[in-house]
Amino acid sequence: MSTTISVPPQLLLERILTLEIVRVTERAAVSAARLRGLGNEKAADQAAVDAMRRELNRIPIEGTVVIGEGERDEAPMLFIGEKVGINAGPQVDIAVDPLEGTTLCAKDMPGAIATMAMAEGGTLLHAPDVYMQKIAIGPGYDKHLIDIDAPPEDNIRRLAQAKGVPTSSITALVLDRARHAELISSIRKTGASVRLISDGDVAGVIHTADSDNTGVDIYIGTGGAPEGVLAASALRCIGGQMYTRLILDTHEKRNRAESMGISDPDMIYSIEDMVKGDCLFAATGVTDGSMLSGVKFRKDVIQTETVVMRSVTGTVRYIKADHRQLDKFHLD
Ligand code: VTB
Repeated sequence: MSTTISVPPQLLLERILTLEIVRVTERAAVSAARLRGLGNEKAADQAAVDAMRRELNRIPIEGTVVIGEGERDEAPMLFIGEKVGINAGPQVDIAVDPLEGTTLCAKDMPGAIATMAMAEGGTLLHAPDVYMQKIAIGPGYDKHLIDIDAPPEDNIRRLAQAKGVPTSSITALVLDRARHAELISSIRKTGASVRLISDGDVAGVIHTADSDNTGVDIYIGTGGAPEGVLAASALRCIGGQMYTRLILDTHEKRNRAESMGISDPDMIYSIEDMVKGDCLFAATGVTDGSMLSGVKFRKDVIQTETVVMRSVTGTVRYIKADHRQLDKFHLD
């Protein structure tokens, strides 16, 4: 006797899509990894974009890119507003960063990833490609423990107190940029340690959600807004707190934001403001990093490592894949 398992079609599809998006980031990562260390950021990015777009267009979705490679006039592919998928299936918003850390890839340095998020249609923040102020901590703390407008010292102290440790036990992750000089010195004044990264703040923010293993308790600083929405999608799946604000410091940027539906240029966004609905997040390592191993080109297989997360259940899967049809990876 056969049993029928009844799973709502939407849910079933979403479970299938979890694996579909893994394929998308895997392909982008492999294409970029072929150009690791060649010093050509543009070529590596383009390879990742091409592969990601190709794979996205094979998925049973009606997708709209809301975080992409740029506005329609400046990006020929995966531009904001581009429709992706086979035009059948659920309507979804797509955020992509086909090669997060182009410089890391071009210099074959740790931490380059291919990443994307998918959310229910109309639920992802349409952020222009501007800077974004960000602060993030992992799960398990009182809501609003951190405050994006408070001095960094206060945030470090509050976090240390909540963890029941001295401030000297706290590690903050910060992008190594001249604009962060004051921020870094304020954090260090508390005795906390600052871990600097040259690029890659999507992974940087995600590190806060697993502080026992990563040693990172808090992420603070200004990075790209698209990367902010991608990181928020991941935290929506695994928990944590993140507050952000777009830096709209010119008329042109404010107008651009307005045309994307942002009426309050000073708004502070929480994770739920940036990702209003259920979402999926995936990232595949391009170069070796602290979150993911990079692509390995062996004689007969190409190996990838991907993390994929689902907000509905909070499940996080690490998928190590051996790809054997090497010709496919070359040709399509
Ligand atoms: C960050 C980082 C990215 O851009 O968002 C950063 O995560 C912000 O821009 O990997 P600046 O480089 O101008 O500071 C990247 O470094 C590259 O997209």
